[in-house]
Amino acid sequence: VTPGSLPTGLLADLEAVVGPGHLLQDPSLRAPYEVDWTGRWRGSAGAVVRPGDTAEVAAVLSRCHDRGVSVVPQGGNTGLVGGAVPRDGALVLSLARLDHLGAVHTRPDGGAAGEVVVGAGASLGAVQDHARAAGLRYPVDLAARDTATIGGTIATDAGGLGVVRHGATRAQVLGLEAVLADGTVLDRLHPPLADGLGYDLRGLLVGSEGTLAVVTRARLRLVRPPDHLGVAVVATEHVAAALQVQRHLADRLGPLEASELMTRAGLSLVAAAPGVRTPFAAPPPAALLVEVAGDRGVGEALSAAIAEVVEEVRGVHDAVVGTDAADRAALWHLREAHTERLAEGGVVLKLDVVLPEPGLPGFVEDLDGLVRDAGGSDAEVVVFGHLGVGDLHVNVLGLATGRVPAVEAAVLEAVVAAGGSPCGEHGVGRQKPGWLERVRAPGELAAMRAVKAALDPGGVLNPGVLLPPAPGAGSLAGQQEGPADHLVEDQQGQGPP
Ligand code: 2HG
Ligand code: ZN
Repeated sequence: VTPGSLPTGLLADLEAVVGPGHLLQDPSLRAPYEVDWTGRWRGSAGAVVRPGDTAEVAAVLSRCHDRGVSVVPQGGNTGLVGGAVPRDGALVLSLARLDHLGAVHTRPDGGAAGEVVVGAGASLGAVQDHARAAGLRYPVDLAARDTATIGGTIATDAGGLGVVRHGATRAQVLGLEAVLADGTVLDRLHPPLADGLGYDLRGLLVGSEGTLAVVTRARLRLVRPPDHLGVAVVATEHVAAALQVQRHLADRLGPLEASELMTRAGLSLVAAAPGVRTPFAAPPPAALLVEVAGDRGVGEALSAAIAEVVEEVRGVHDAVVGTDAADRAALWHLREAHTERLAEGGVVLKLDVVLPEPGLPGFVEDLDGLVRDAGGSDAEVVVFGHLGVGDLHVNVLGLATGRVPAVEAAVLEAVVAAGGSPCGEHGVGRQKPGWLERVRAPGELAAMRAVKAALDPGGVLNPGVLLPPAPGAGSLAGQQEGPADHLVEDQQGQGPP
C-alpha cells in the first residue's frame, strides 16, 4: 500500500464507523501522526482514524483485518524507538479520544490503596491529577506525562522515575480491556484476585508494543501518596561513587522513591538554560538524585545520611538537600529537563539500555571513546537514567546520519559484552528487533513468534515492530513490509548537518 492509497471501500467503511471528522486523510492533518517527537522516526500513513470507544476500535480493526491492511496503534506519540510511527501507508489508529477517567475506588486493604479504570487515550498526567484529587497517587511518572498516554505506557511497559520503588507499568495494571486484530474484544478488566483461569493475557499484552492487540481500557493500581518527601543531589567523582552512595542511602533510609543518575555533559546542558537554579559551582562528573519518603523528620534523616555519605564514601564532592516543594522541584528539574534540552540540539540518537551493577561504571567510562571512534570526533554523548534499576539513556548528539548504524552497533555491543540488555524501558520498537535476537534464546523467540501468529495471523498489527523477521521467512505474519531492517534505521529523519 502506498501513502494515501488505502482501498477506497475501506476508507468509506471507516468513515461510517467513526464519523467524517475522525478519519484524517489530508496530508497536513496526517503529518503530526507520521513523525515521532524527536524527529528521528518518520513514515507515511494512508490515513489516521480516531475511534471514540471500544466498539469503534473493534469495528476499525475487523475491517482492516478483513482487507489485510496494516494498523499502527498510536497514543501520545512520545515513544522513542519508532514503535508508533507508521510506514508504507499503514493506517494509524489513534487512541486519543479514549480518554475517559472512571471513578476512583479506595481499597483500604490489599496491595493497593485504590484503583481506577481509565481509557487508553487518557494522558498519564490526567490520570495522576485524577488520582491526586481523590487523595491517592498513580505511581508511574515521566517527564512526558502531559502527552504520553496510559495505553502507550502499557504498550511499552514504561518504567519512569518511580520504577525503583513501585516497579514499571506492568506492576500497576490490575486489569485490561483490549481488542484483537480481528476485532474480538477481550475484557479482563476485573479478573478475580485469585485468577486461576488459564493464560495471563493481561501479562502478555503489557509490553507487547501494539503487536498483539490494541489496549482500550485499563484498571490501574493507585498508591497512598507519601506524607513527606526529601530530595538530594549528590555530586560525585564518577559513576562508581554514585552507585556506592545509592547503596549507602538505601541501607540507611530504606527503599528510595527514586534514584537517578546524571553526568557532566547533561548537567551542563541543563544548567546553560536561562533561569535554572544549579546547586553546584561547576557540574560534577556524575550526580545522583535521590528522593525519599517518610514522616515529618524525613528531611533531617536524609541530611544526616548525606553527611555520613560525604564522610564515608570516597569520591563524593558535595551534596544538596531539598525538603520544601520549591527546592525539590528545582532539583528534579535538573533531571527532567534533560530530554527537552537535548532535543534543542537537533535530532538525537537515543539508545536506552540496561546494565548490571558491576559492569555499569566501566560502560559509562568507556562510552565517550567508543562513540567518538564509531561516530566521529563531533559526536557527543549525554548519559543519564534510572540508576536504581540500571536503566541508562545514552543520547548521542552531533552525529551524521550515515554514522548512526555504527554508533548504535558499538554501544549496544558494549552493553551485551557487559552482560546487559540492549533494550530498556523504551522498548524495542523499530529500532532494535535485530538486537532482540541477540539476547533471547531461539526457542524463546520462536515462542514469541508463535504467539504473534496466533493472535494476529494476518500480521496487520504494527508490522516491523518488536519481532525480528523469522529466519528465512518472508511470509511470516507481520514481516511482509520490506527488507529486514536489522540495525538500520530506514525511517530516521535528517540528522544534524
Ligand atoms: C527519561 O527517563 C525518559 O527521562 C527519556 O525515558 C529519556 O530522553 C531520553 O533519552
Ligand atoms: Zn527513562
